[in-house]
Amino acid sequence: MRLYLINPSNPFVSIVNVKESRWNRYRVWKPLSLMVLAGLTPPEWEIAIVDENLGAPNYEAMPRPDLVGITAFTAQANRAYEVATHFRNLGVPVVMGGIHATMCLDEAMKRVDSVVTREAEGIWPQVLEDARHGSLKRWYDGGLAEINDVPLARHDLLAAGYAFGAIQTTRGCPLNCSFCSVTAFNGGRYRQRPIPDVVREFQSIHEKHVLVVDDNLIGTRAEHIARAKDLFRAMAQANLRKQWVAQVTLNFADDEELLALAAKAGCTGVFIGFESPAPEGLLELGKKFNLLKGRDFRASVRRIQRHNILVGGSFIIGLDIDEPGVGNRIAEVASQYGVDNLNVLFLTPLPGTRLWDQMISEGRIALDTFPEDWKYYTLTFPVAWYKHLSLDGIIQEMISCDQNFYSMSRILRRVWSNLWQHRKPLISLVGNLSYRSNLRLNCKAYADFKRYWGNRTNCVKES
Ligand code: B12
Ligand code: SF4
Repeated sequence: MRLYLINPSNPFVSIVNVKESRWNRYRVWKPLSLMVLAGLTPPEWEIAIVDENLGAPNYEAMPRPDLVGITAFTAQANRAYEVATHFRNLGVPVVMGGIHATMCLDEAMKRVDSVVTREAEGIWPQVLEDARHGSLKRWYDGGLAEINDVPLARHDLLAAGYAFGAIQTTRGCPLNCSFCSVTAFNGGRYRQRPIPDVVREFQSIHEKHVLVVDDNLIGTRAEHIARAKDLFRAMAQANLRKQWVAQVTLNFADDEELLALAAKAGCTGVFIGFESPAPEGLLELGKKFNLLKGRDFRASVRRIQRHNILVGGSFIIGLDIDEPGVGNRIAEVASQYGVDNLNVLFLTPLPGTRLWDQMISEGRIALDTFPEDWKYYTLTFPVAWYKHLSLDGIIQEMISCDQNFYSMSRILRRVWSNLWQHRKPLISLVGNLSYRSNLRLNCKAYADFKRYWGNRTNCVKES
């Protein structure tokens, strides 16, 4: 039995863009969901993982599979359905799973043979068994997995060509920010994989650099932090010789022992969601965790950096409180916090989030011809109506923000400070130049986007 597990491309985020900027090589990551699915698949299945982000595959030239499994974030849904149509026309059954199919079940069910909602661990063997007997059901719900059932991902199945390996050590997030799908999808309970499994899986990753995909590697409560420390101790003891980056909340900076252990275990960088320069913005997004009294963001960033760990900061533009000038404000605040990289995204209503419900009820979703429009739900295009910012206005804010933060003078200042403090100046330089070199590409993408928007009859609200 031959199984293809496919990660559909999105032209806006695929490695094809590496031709336009070679720095983009560092921005294409492995489809871990499919590697986990492969880990759940019994040996009688011959598995190939196809990542379209590495380049368009020639499906005609490939042997006919018995079953196709497709994953998709919302931004990939459009292409996922094209791939599904191709294989269904050949008579090959197609199963789709992942976040988009879960949040848009009816849409997906119309376009594939079978949909698996939520986490796959509890249900995938059953799906395969049914497929083998030609009796696939239209819908399976995996629920939330027992964390001990998460298998070791099949790191051996993907070709070389990625700059980073990938691993997951926890699932779920209790914070439930309005714009984020994680609590809705993975639940509010923070579930931690057994430490020996994580260490063993780390050892099976061939890349030297690894992305820990956890939404928050350290968690928010004392017992989470204690487990993170134990994990880091075990990783250091196993002498993994890996350098890894992860997403964390700001409380990472509050515990010197945690920082020291993370660095010892190979942590070279963390991404932190600051989200908004204004406390009212954090309230609007439901990210009260960042509002802790007496929190000094600059001092927190410094404490992390003192352990030779780079800090990437993420912000969102387009909140109801955001007015003209917000782009420069974010760039200034991020520079003041002292982050090494800045990633700013447009506020985007993703299906299944509280923000989606709110914007639907207020009639504020501008690009709403689905599934075609999903391809713009990359968080790098403004797809909604924003309270104080027009389409041109919000795009201009984004451009001003990037031009300000990634001006050559600011980059040199940051890299010089890293050099002075012996803090990975080369990585910092590459990261900054990667973003800078994309500024021109972004402007082109915005121009194309505005043309697309202009041709849309339902976008008449914009004058
Ligand atoms: C790592 C990551 C990335 C990596 C992508 C790596 C990759 N190619 O997979 C990078 C940094 C590139 C990235 C980019 C983006 N991401 Co991202 N990302 C994540 C993150 C943090 C972890 C994903 C992961 O690997 N999870 C581990 C695996 C094991 O879990 P899983 O994917 O859910 O898979 C399980 C189930 O879903 C299911 N399943 C999945 N696929 C399938 C398929 C079949 C057939 C079956 C049966 C089951 C099944 O089984 C798996 C095991 O239980 C998630 C948050 C999260 N917790 O999931 C956000 C997340 C998926 N990203 C998100 C977003 C919005 C994006 C971007 C659009 C925007 C951005 N700038 O971040 C881009 C778009 C990328 C694209 N390809 O189009 C949103 C998606 C929401 C949505 N509705 O689409 C999430 C949920 C975060 C959030 N804040 O809401 N991302
Ligand atoms: S943005 Fe981060 S902290 Fe907020 S719900 Fe999502 S994963 Fe949790």
